[in-house]
Amino acid sequence: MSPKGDFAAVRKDIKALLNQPEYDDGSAGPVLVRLAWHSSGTYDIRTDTGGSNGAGMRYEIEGGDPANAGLQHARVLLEPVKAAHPWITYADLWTLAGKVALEEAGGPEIAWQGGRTDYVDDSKIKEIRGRLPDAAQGSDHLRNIFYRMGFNDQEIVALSGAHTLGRCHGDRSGFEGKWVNNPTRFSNQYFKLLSTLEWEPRTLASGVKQFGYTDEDTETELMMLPSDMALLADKGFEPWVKKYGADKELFFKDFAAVFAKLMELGIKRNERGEVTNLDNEKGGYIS
Ligand code: ZEM
Repeated sequence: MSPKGDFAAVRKDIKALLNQPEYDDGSAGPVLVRLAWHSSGTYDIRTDTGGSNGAGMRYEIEGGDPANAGLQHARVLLEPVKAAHPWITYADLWTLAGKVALEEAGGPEIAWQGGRTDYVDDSKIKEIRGRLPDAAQGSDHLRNIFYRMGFNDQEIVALSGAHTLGRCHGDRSGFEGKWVNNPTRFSNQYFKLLSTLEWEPRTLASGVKQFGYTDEDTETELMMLPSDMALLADKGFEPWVKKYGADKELFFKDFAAVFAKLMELGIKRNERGEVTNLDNEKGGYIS
């Protein structure tokens, strides 16, 4: 067992489990990034509720949101890390895992601070379902969801670049396939492909509608969600798609900033960096 606060030791153990030859494209990284994002992306700036603090996804009320389907794989994967470092909260572990996964995939260094706490029960989690984006929808929906978290148009596009990593699973979201050819390597490839390929509407056997492109060179079928295509069709979003496709450095810089902001949504800290909106005595989260 590592001493309390030894995040470097936790990081090391997270790194060690990223390589999963039998899982998806050989890495657990993408699903860990998605766990970090969904744990944080419930934040509502008006009511100051939701966000990564509390780790509410352990409870059915949040974990059972259909948007979170499949994330139990990520949570189960992290259990041995939690067991080896019992002092770390789930809220810190899930966000730290996302940061480590992004960095190990070749992404930019992401600022991260610990100190989150976990809910002791689900009594403080209310009306949390339905806060995450719906991939079948367009730009009005994306703005409603991400403005609610406190993000602007540029930040929405930068965050969407995470779809360079991983894939869609029919049994989780209903959508199928990967966005880029190398989905375990972080890059600005998502933006390049989104803006340069001829995406065609595809209807899956299940009736789910997405967009597809058959890459003749690699004989690979790539995909885009309707919500990804919405970025191209929108005057506020499209310039950022182009900029990030043309400038990897700019994308990495902006992505690092916005992902760090995402992980911190709803978290209040004092000048020493300690989280102040929690009650250590009760182990509960005070909003
Ligand atoms: Zn995603 N995302 N996402 N996303 N996402 C999926 C997969 C992944 C949307 C969405 O509906 C979906 C962000 C934003 C948005 C990742 C990271 C981030 C999937 C496929 C869907 C349907 C799930 C499945 O079937 O397994 C929508 C509508 C978004 C609005 C813009 C943001 C922001 C992210 C992080 C910063 C990642 C890494 C994956 C791949 C997961 C995996 O298991 O491979």
